[in-house]
Amino acid sequence: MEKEKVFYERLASKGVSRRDFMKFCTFLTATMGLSSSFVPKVAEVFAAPKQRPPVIWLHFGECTGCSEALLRSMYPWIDELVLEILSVEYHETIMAAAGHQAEENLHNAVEKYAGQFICVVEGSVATKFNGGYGKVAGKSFLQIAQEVVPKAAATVCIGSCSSFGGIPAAKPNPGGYKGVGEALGIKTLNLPGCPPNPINLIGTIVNYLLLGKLPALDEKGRPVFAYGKTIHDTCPRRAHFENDEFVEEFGSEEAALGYCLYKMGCRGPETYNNCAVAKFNDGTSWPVEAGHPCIGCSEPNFWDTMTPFYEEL
Ligand code: FSX
Ligand code: SF4
Ligand code: F3S
Repeated sequence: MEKEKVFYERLASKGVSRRDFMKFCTFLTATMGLSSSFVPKVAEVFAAPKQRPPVIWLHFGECTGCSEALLRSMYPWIDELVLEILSVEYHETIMAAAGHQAEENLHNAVEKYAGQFICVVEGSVATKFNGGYGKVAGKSFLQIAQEVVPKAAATVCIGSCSSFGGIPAAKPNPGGYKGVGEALGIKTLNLPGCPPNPINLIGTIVNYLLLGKLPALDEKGRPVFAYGKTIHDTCPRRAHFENDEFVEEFGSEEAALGYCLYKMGCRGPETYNNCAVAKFNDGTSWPVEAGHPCIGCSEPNFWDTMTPFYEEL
């Protein structure tokens, strides 16, 4: 109880009311596909964490948009909450250490928490030329992945790059970039999207802390709670699709009326993701709501299979 009291006082000092926090927990619980009876338990994971699993966060070939999506969430307290329920031992973007000290931190954390840590990977792995297309501290991404990933209790690939190769793996892909699972020949939990929605990472972690296991996955390693339906299945413009009401030019009257973007190249019908429901920036909007077709950023082999954009499927 004392822990919870301190927690709510701390939130209040940041201008976040208990009500705001419960609203977030209700949204998160629904996103995770759990019934509303779980809301108090989800709140407890944050307010009185029983354990803080160690996390080692690796960066390979990518743009860091995945970390940015989490760290720049509109309400700064959400990323703080996540960082508090985890014990982040190594994260190149946010850690204070640099150079040899950073390398030492990584090495020590891998040894100390072998078999216990969650490895979060951002970015894809260069596999050609002995991994020569991407190195940190003289070691190739491939070497680092081979050393760290097998020692993790679970590996979570955040973003399309680590999940499936993403933009670094787009043609002609001279470095032979691949997703982590494919590069190492292992199964990973994948949270694709370029960038992915941070709520799906939070949902995955809370699921792990609350139920002691990772969420149910589909055959591509994606949590079913987030990737079980297509964009098209949940799109608010769907009625216009069914009624043959399409936008054929940006800036047109049809665009202003919010008609379907299929003829502008929308890839919603073949893209599995929960953007329409979870939205971005804490529920502000998402591509189709903003008037832009879905470009299929979370599908395997995005970008090659989804380009040329703006052309009908
Ligand atoms: Fe990839 Fe993430 Fe796209 Fe960027 O790090 S999924 S390029 S948003 O940042 O890996
Ligand atoms: Fe489907 Fe895209 Fe049209 Fe939405 S905008 S209904 S996802 S085709
Ligand atoms: Fe990506 Fe399409 Fe969602 S482009 S962000 S999967 S709407």
